[in-house]
Amino acid sequence: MNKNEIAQTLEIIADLMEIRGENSFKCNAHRNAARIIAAVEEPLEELVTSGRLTQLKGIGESLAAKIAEMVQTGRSTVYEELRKQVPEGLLEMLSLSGFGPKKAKAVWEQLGIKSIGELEYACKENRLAALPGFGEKTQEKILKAIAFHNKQAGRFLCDTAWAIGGDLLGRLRAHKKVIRAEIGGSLRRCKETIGDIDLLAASADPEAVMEHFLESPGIADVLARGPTKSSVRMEQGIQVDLRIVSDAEYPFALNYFTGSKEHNTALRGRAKKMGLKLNEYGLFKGDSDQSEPCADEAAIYRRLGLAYIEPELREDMGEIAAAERNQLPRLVEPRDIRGLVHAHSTWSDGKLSIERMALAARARGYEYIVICDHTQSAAYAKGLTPERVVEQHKEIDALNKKGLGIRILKGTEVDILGDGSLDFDDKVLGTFEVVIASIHSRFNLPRAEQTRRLLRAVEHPRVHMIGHPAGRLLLSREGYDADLDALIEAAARHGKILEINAHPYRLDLDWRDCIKARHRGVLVSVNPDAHEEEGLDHVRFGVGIARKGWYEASGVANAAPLDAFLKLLRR
Ligand code: DGT
Ligand code: CA
Ligand code: CA
Ligand code: ZN
Repeated sequence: MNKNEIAQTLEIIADLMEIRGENSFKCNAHRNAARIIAAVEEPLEELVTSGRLTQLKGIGESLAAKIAEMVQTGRSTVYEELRKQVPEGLLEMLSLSGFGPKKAKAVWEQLGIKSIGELEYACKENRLAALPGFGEKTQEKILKAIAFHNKQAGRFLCDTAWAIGGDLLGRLRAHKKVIRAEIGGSLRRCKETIGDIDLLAASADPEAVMEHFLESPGIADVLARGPTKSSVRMEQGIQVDLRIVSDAEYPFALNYFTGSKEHNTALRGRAKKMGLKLNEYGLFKGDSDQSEPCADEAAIYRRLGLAYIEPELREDMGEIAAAERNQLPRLVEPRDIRGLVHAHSTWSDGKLSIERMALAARARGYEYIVICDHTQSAAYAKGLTPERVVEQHKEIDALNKKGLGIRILKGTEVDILGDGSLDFDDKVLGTFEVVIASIHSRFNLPRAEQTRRLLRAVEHPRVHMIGHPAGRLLLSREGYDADLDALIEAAARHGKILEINAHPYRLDLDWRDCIKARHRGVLVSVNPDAHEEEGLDHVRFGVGIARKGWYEASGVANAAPLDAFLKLLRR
């Protein structure tokens, strides 16, 4: 077990103990140990063999023994025992937002509920409303959390899907019998979460290609296999479908399997009006069973009287009408991005120094980087006090003077407090070149109040940008309840920028809201919100969302070179 797995196991042990009714001191000691282990720099093996685990503050003899067992055997007896005592479904319940071990214990003991399904049923029967510590409001919240859980079940974040899909695609393309191959489906359309990965290949020898594919590393299960069509489940749990077609059929199949279903339906309807039949096998005139030839997808769109529609736009959001009038946007591309906005450093909760973040950004070809650490209210993230800000700015000045081949801008991710005021006063805020304001607390305010809070922040003269405007965490937490249309409106009125947070867990602003924001002429900034070097590469996911939001480079603030970017901030 690596240290993250050990930390995770300790967390689960704490949850299970709490469900079993162990005293909270003991449970918290395990949670605390999980944090300590996750943060340890030295290899755990060395700490164990030299008997120095107990020198870590918060790790006593008994915890050390549990950790040592995991390090040395890859197993945990305590964990296995607890798992036997607590039904599987109770652990699953903990993934519901706002539902912790205390609640799990209560519904299990008092109502005999052992699964999310039973919990949902009990809520609908109004049985939780009467339970001490619950009430009608809580019951409603639980129902909402269950609905969210069900909708997201079996979906995956895009970084996982890209990593797996990219490897498999590379392997397919490397096979000499493959003429061309592509990723299709929601992944090609850059959706924020992915159900399954759809791969398509053209070959005259499908059997050979299929055999090669089914030997790909990382396949856990072959769910269905055939000469031209197979489905597998990867070790990470995600399903992959591969279809192999002839080269003549390939453009039609690629178009069909890229979707979306809604786009396909609209396109087929258009073909029909032109006396044509469009499906995954071809484009047929009248009653002919011979497809008209189309060399690629662009040729299909052309035949239908349309400009080429990029996959990200194929959501039936007006793209066909725009293609007909040749008024599709020229979508922003990853290489258009000139600067990285919103990177954290060791000054708050980042893993690298400002210098190392800047050098990592330079190595990726960027012209500027905006360091935006957390502010004092975000104590959990080592938020900066005004005094520390002064120190940090000295460091940035020194680095810029030394010259790293990239300009470092002084930014902040200032907390929006509960009432919509900011965590720093105007004088401190005035010392930053870029001010991003974000909500990190009090997610449960009523809609009107939450909206007012956001509007106050966007109207603040010192604020340039709102960070992760919806506050959602994909697959785990819905955004706070706020009127984002009103936020977009206010951003338009005050010339403020909205962040597209490119972290695969966020992808926030949502692309549907991006479409609205672009319509209102609001600028976005595609920000990595990076806490380590690899985080900088998330920008490409954010660009995918900007593209889904119909944005051109001119609408993306950080696609501007440094001087122009600084001017955009002062709009
Ligand atoms: P996902 O996998 O849930 O993230 O979303 P998709 O869009 O990848 O959906 P998937 O994998 O079920 O199907 C891939 C594509 O195949 C889909 O985007 C459009 C096409 N397709 C699937 N079923 C239908 C259908 O019933 N009608 C039409 N017109 N197209 C379909
Ligand atoms: Ca799919
Ligand atoms: Ca599929
Ligand atoms: Zn943030």
